[in-house]
Amino acid sequence: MVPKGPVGRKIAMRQACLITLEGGEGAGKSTVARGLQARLAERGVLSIVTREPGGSPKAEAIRGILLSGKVKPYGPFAEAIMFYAARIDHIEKTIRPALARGNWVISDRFADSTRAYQGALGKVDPTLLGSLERVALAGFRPDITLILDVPVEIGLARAAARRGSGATDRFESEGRGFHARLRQAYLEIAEREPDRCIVLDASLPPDDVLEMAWAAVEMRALAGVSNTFADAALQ
Ligand code: Z5A
Repeated sequence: MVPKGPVGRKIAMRQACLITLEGGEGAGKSTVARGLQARLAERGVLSIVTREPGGSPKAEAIRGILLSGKVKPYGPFAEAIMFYAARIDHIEKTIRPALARGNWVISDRFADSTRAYQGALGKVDPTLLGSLERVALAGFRPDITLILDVPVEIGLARAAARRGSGATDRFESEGRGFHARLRQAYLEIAEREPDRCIVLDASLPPDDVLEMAWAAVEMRALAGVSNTFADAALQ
């Protein structure tokens, strides 16, 4: 059955999609994830919001270890392996089952984070990291990746305001230069894969960012049903 949208338009959704949100510290990924889930729900589409590292009980346990900084002394490749150990469990226990049920999945971070943090920033050999990605993901990839791009100062200020007097984690404690290079790394990922990645100006107010994110999801994820939209507009 075709669900009806809030304004009574018939909305046809294609099969369940994996949407990933990427970007630096305080870019607003979690905020957009919740907003997209609400927009999908308004259209009768069930979705789950999940995150990396984490998203399944075993992956959440690994998250605790990674963010504590205990793996840092072993170097960025060891960290990448740990992020992938968590990701494999997250995919198998959470993402694939949700997609199989027909639920959309919105993940706050995914493999691009490893490319950016451990690859571009940690300087893990791209060939090595590419091999790890190919073996672990075996072709599994997000349908859409929204890269929330925000100037470093804004992102760090948001994160600091939210943190208050709480302690920084392993990655939050990196300096300004780290976060500037990270921003550049994400823009380069988007440039290399324009069919999957969409860069959004995340320095705008939350409602505007969500509007752009939703427009991107409609445009990309619903591309296959554009005729249905055209038909609906005429009804
Ligand atoms: N990591 C890695 O190295 N390798 C990997 O493979 C993976 C991850 C998967 C996970 O951190 C860390 O792991 C991450 C990378 C590394 N390190 N860092 N840094 P995390 O999950 O704890 O944190 P995060 O992913 O960086 O997210 P975040 O800091 O929680 O930020 P966010 O989700 O992007 O933002 P938010 O929570 O939606 O918003 C932050 C605040 O800003 C909050 O008070 C909002 O109300 C506010 N906000 C949000 N949007 C706006 C707008 N548009 N305007 C104004 N204020 C806003």
